[in-house]
Parts: sequence; structure tokens; C-alpha cells
Amino acid sequence: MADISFFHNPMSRGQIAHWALHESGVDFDIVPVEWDAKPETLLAANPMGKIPTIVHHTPSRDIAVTEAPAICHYLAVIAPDKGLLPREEESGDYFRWMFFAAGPLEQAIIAKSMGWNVPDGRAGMVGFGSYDLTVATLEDWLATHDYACGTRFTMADVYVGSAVDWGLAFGTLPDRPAFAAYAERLRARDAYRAAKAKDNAAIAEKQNG
Ligand SMILES: N[C@@H](CCC(=O)N[C@@H](CS)C(=O)NCC(=O)O)C(=O)O
Repeated sequence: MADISFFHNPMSRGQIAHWALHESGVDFDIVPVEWDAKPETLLAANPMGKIPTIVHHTPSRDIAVTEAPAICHYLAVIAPDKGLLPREEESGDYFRWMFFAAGPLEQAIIAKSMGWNVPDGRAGMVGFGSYDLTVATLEDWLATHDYACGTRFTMADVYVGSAVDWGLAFGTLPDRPAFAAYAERLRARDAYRAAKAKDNAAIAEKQNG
């Protein structure tokens, strides 16, 4: 058995963890998940039955990690030689943008996709304030910084970058030059390409029966 079992469906946020697994270089096996037949082992590890979920088989116990950003950071921690963790002076930016993407950005995109509108006068109670403000805030950063931490790729870029990559691909983010340039930098990475090649092949296989 590999060190990590990765519960995955390629048509899902599992793609984020798949890219992170390739960046970290850890040993993993994919456990394929069909939405209408979730394995008991997935539900035991994550009662939400959500993808991505990983289980790290360590000598002392099996450690289940859920939530894509947590999985990304966990993988950076267990593969310290890969340079995916922030240096001390980068950690403010790293955690700021990782949590920004997991909180305000995800909520803003989902709310827009679902047609959920913030009632007039209630933006102050909503973590993302407004979709436009959330998008503009990330755009401002990426217009002047190549990566979440400035000049260097870190694991935060797998998570933030996945939101931008998907947002551009599915039209849930506006096609702004700063987003496009950031996505291009990320799409050139070997780990990104390796993970996406496998996911795209698996999707094609599903679609072709
Ligand atoms: N908060 C979770 C969200 C995960 C999630 O919603 N995954 C979806 C696929 S994109 C899923 O597993 N859906 C299947 C289901 O809920 O049955 C994360 O960030 O990883």
C-alpha cells in the first residue's frame, strides 16, 4: 500500500489535491470514487463523503485529511524538502491568500454560480462583502505579484491557482490579464501538467464509456 490513499473523482475539486500530490512527490494510490457508490472507506474517513479526501498511513495511525486547502498544506508539511512551505517572512501572504481563497473567494464564486444575492445593505455581514470586491482584491494582488507569496511558487498557489484556473475555464471569474498571466505561469509547471494529463485522460475514458 502507498503512504497515502487519495479518494478521487477527476470531475471535482479532487483535481486540486491531485496537483498538490504531484507537487509534493509523496507516494499515493488513487481510490476512484463514483458519486452514486461511495466506498465505505471514504465515508469512514470523511462522513461528508466529499472529494478530495486523503488518508495518510503512518506507523502510529491513519490520518484522514479533508478540505482541499488543508490537504494542500498538509502535503507541503510532510514533504518539507520540496520548498512548498512559506519561509517565515512569506507566511503572512501564504496564509492570507490560502484562507482568502478557501473563504471569501469560494463563497463569492459559489454564491454567484447559484444565483444567491446578498440583500441590499447586508454586505457588511457577509465574509466576502461582494463578488466584485473579492475579485478585485485578488486581481490587485496578482497584478503586482507573480505568486501568492510574491516572487516564489508555494503550495498556496496550488489552491489559489486552482480557483483562478477553474474560474477562467468555467467563466466564474472574469478574464482579466492578471488572472490569465497567473494561470499561464501555473499551467507551465511539470506537476500541474502531470496531474491534469491523468485527470483529463480519466475524464475522457469516463465520457467514452
Ligand atoms: N470544502 C470541500 C468541498 C469538497 C466538495 O464539495 N467536493 C465535491 C466535488 S467538487 C464533492 O465531493 N461532491 C460530492 C458529494 O458531495 O456527494 C473542499 O474544499 O475540499
